[in-house]
Amino acid sequence: MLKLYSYNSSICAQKVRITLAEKGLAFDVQNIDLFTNEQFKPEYLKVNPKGVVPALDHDGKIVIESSLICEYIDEAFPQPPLMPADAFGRARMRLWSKEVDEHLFEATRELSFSAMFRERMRNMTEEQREGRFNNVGDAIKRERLMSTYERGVESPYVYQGIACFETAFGKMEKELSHGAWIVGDRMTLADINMMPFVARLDFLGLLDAWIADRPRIKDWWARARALPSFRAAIAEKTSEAEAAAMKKFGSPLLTRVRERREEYLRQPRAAA
Ligand SMILES: N[C@@H](CCC(=O)N[C@@H](CS)C(=O)NCC(=O)O)C(=O)O
Repeated sequence: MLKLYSYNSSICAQKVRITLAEKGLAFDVQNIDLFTNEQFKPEYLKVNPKGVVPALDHDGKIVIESSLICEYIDEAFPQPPLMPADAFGRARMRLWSKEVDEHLFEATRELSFSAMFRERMRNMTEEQREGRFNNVGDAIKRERLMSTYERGVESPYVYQGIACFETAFGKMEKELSHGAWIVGDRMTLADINMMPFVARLDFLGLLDAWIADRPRIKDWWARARALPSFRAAIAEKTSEAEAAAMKKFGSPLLTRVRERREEYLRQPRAAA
């Protein structure tokens, strides 16, 4: 039996839900409400001591970390394969998991936070807000969130996030010159890893800041969005009200995000 500890709008859980849908696997869902701090409850910390979603329970075996969960699912349920058949292809695919885990996850968290969650936190009482920050066990993560809460899109962490997406999209546009998908000619976990992040930027009305001048990514995005697995895992799980709220709070930031991207592009850089 498969059980996913999840939260609908969690980008990391969305990766896993696309993977499960591609495999055609049935699974139970336990919703962990990140806004009422269910992730920090002792019973959930026994499942995932990091206090984050997702976590997968497969017949009592718990797997955490979304990139590892996706690989686990592909190994445990091999059909259809979502990893390249050769070792070199798998190494290239894993570069994208690292890109997401090391850079784009935080970049997306900061961008989303500066647009939407910041607004939600503004509506909290001082006590609730303090409680929310104090619950963030990791001091660096707390500092990033507090900076984004206070300065929004002007936070240096948001600027860093804009730069991370610029770098990643630059690489992706190049990779897509070889075929329809990021690694090789089949869709792999590299594509699935990227989908929720691109979807979030699109929901926020910010995606154009990076892809307006990247035609291959635009085509990739049209293909990805049309997948039944994408629709089941993300599009159909996002209510009209949620989509409208993301657009409402995100799109006013587009001009400033574009300016900050331009600022980044003007910085002298070593040749790639
Ligand atoms: N590296 C982890 C990150 C998981 C993560 O931070 N999940 C977010 C939702 S996308 C979460 O649960 N946040 C709750 C919190 O930070 O309190 C993974 O890929 O599974």
